[in-house]
Amino acid sequence: MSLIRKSKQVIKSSEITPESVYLNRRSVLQTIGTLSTGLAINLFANDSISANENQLNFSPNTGYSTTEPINSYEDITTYNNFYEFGMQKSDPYNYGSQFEPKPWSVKVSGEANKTGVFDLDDLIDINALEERIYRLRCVEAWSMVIPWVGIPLASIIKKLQPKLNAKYVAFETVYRPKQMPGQRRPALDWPYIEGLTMQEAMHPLTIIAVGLYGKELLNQNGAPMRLIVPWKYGFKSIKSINKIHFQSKQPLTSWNISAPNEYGFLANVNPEVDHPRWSQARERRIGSGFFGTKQPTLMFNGYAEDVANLYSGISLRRNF
Ligand SMILES: Nc1nc2c(c(=O)[nH]1)N[C@H]1C(S)=C(S)[C@@H](COP(=O)(O)O)O[C@H]1N2
Ligand SMILES: [Mo]
Repeated sequence: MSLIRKSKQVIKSSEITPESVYLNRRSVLQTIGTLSTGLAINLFANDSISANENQLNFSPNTGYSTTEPINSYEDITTYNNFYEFGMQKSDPYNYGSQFEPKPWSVKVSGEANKTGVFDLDDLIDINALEERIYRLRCVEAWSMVIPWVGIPLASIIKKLQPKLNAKYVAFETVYRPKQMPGQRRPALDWPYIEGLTMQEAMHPLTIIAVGLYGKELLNQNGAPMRLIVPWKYGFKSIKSINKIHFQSKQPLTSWNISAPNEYGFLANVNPEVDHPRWSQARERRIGSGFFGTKQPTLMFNGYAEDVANLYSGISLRRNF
């Protein structure tokens, strides 16, 4: 599994890859994962698609991936929630291009031994990237299946050596109203903030994504680094993070500040607890063809086996 990432050759996928082509490429990758690195290089040297610098080396993590059909690159990069660029689903695609995600640094503060300002590369080992195909379930009752490229958040947190009283991790999105037109309007209390319990942050399903479809994240998806917590509603997965803070108290979160009766801190996907204004029992899979077709939403977005134990003894109705 760790063979491919050592290769200097990049893994290629065209700009807008049809799912079938992408999945074929994936099965090739899984096969060569068991062969030698040298062979992998040769295979890709023969690939007709030329290398782009925004393509990433990664190893597929099949153990943590769903086998459901993945959404198209076009769906994933044109239908977004990123209020910093506007409130319409097409706004992040249309108005995200002024944002400059390079170079990037992250300020780490609070209850940890290693604090200060870190370059992206200091926090994220680019040679350890994994691909994980996760469902993303938005609180607005739509969903997508996305092949993320990233690393476990736990690997970053371990580097930062949180102290024993660090019970929570708080995250902040960059504040750049000149590059983010949505931040020039009071849609939310900027900057966007989110948080997790330390247990949730250290959970092996929780990742920091730097790419998708094998390529670096585009601005609309939260370049250059964003959180992914697949068993929670999408709004927990904060984008373009430039601050991480370890603390003993539960962090404030943007959507909870904005509408506390609608969006809680935990925000676990739960088909049995409706949003005050709509049902959470079903979801519309983006790109599923016939408009309005809905499928049942799964408890913890289908990750119950892995995460239900984090919440034993807690009322998920009261702690929504
Ligand atoms: N900073 C920031 N992060 C954010 C948001 C946002 O508006 N601002 N929207 C959230 C919501 S509601 C969802 S559903 C996901 C959408 O991620 P995607 O556009 O990459 O699919 O991002 C989350 N992260
Ligand atoms: Mo969302």
